Amino acid sequence: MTTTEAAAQSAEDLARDLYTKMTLAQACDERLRQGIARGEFAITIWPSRGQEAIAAGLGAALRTDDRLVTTYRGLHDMIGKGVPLEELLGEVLGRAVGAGRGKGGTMHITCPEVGVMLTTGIVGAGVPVAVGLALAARQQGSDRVVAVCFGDGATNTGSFHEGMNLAATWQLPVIFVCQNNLFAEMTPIGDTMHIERVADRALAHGMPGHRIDGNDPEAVYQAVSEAAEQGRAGEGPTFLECVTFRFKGHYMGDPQHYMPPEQLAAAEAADPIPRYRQKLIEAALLSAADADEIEQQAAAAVEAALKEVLSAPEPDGRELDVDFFADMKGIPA
Ligand SMILES: Cc1ncc(C[n+]2csc(CCOP(=O)(O)OP(=O)(O)O)c2C)c(N)n1
Ligand SMILES: [Mg+2]
Repeated sequence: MTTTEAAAQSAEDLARDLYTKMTLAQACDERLRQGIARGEFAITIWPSRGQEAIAAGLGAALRTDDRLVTTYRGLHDMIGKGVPLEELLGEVLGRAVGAGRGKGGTMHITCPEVGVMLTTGIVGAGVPVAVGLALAARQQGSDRVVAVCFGDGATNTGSFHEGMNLAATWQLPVIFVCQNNLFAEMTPIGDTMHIERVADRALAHGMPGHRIDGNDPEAVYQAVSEAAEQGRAGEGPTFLECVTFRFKGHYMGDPQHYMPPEQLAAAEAADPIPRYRQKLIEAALLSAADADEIEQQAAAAVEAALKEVLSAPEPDGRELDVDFFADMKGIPA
C-alpha cells in the first residue's frame, strides 16, 4: 500500500467511525425519548440530540485508557467513548446489567473499563474531579489525558474556574470540552455572561482556548487530537469551546416555550448528522448505501440492547449497601 493509499484508507476509517458514533448516539437518544413518550418505561433523560458531533470527534480522538468526565446530558459522550450499549441502557433504565448495576441511573454513569470515570448532575462539579484524575495520571507516570465535558452554563461556576486555574498552574493533561449549546436550562447564554466567546475564559487562566464548530465531527477530532498530544507531552491543558445546539429542550418533555422557533428551525435545518452524511458522500468517503446501512445498524443495535435490558432484573435489594467504600485489598494502610 502506498502512503497516499494508507492516508485515504485511514480517512475512510475515521469517517466511518465518526458517522457510526453519531448515528448510534442519535438512535439511542431517539429510542429513549420514544419509549418514555409511549409509556414503555418511566425514566427521565436530558437529550443530547443535536450535539452528537462533539461526542463522536472526542471519542474517536481519545484512547480507551484516556479518562472522561461528563454530565447528565452525556449519553452521546458515553457512546463516543465506547461504553457498551447494554451497560449504558441498563444503567439508564435501572437494571442489574447496567454499568453501575442499575443503582445510579442517567446522572451517575461510570464505566472505568473504557475510561468513563464520572457523570454528575451538579453543574460544574466534574471539572475539579477531572483535574484530580489528571494529577493521578501524572503521579502514576501515565501519559493518559483526561477530557471533561460540561455546558456553557457550567463555565459561570466557581468550581469551573478553580479547576481551570489549578490545571493551568500545574500544567496537567486536561482537555476542557465546553459543549456550548447556547442555553443553560431555559436561559439563553447572553443573559448569563457578558462575553461573546466562552473560549476567552481560558485566557484568564493562561491556557490555550479555541472556539470550534461543534457540529463538525472532524473539527472536534482534530482539535482534541492536538490537545491530547499537548497533554501527553506534558505541555498542559487546553480549553475547547465547541459551538452546537440542543434540539430537544433541557429535559425530556420540556415544552421549550423560551426558545425562539426560528432559532430552533435554523439549527435543525443545519442538523450535524445529515450534514456530515452529505459531506462524506460528496467526498466519496462513504456511499449512500453504506450510510443507510450504518443508520440501520445503529437503530438495530439500540433495539437489540434495549430488548436485553428490559428483560434484565432490577438491582437486588442487597446491592443497597455495596460499593459505598473502596475495596482496600492490596492497598497498604
Ligand atoms: C450547582 C448546580 N446549580 C444548578 C443546577 C440546576 N441546573 C441543572 S442543569 C442547569 C443548566 C446547565 O447548563 P449548561 O452548563 O449550559 O449545560 P446544558 O444543560 O446546556 O448541557 C442548571 C442550572 C445544578 N444541577 N447544579
Ligand atoms: Mg448549555
